[in-house]
Amino acid sequence: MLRAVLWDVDGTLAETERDGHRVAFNRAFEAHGLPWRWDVESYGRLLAVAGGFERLLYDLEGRRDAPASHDERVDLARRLHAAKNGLYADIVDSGAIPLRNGVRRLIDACAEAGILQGIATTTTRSNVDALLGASFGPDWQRRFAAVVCADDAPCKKPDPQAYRLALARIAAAADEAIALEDSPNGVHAARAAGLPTLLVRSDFFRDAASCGETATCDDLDSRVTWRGGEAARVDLDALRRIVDRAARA
Ligand code: XBP
Ligand code: MG
Repeated sequence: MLRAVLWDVDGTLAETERDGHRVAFNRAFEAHGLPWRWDVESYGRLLAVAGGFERLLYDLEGRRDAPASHDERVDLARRLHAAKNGLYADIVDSGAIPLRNGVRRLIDACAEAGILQGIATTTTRSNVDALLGASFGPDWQRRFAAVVCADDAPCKKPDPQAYRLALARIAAAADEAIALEDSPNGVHAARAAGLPTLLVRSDFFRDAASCGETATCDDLDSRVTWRGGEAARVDLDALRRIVDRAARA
């Protein structure tokens, strides 16, 4: 029986990566007098590395014009990442990153039905604050029984740490919850925590191979399918049916 919904943030609640994090990284490079810029295609490839800091460090490792020593690269990545998060908040505050289709509807429906909700993300807490504050106002946290970010769960997806912690804080078992995810790393993390998973494909992962998700859709307002079932859009009834199906599998 469905008791809890766990939300991923980047790509699931909103398309934050292309026009949010990527642009903010490029502005941070510029502000530090660095010539580096990530175009959409190369950023899409870099998204295989979860975590903005880890993504940046990975990129620096391959650059001839990056600092030579590991410690210096880590130090530069830390400074650039902190600057990026500030610039990301500015972009989000300007209203440039709306929630994806159906997100507000489903969050409201869960709240009305008494379904517990949690956040399980590898992004930094300040980014979640910026995004959800811009969309729901300063008391956005009231909607969520648990908010687990990179600050709480430093092992990034596909590690299941964020999901395990969110389940523990909500006090729900994995088989009475469902994870909403947009990426293969996210689906792997949720699955490793034992959760049924709805893959809500995001722009950068539109064509990604299926990775063990229980159900899939293009967005929450469009058709959702799972083994032995489908629904015209993702609503509570569809989530309940997906979780019941996973329990019988
Ligand atoms: C997505 C991520 C994050 C963001 C950037 O997290 O991997 O790293 O790209 O945020 P999720 P940070 O899909 O789990 O929400 O720079 O704060 O890491
Ligand atoms: Mg995501």
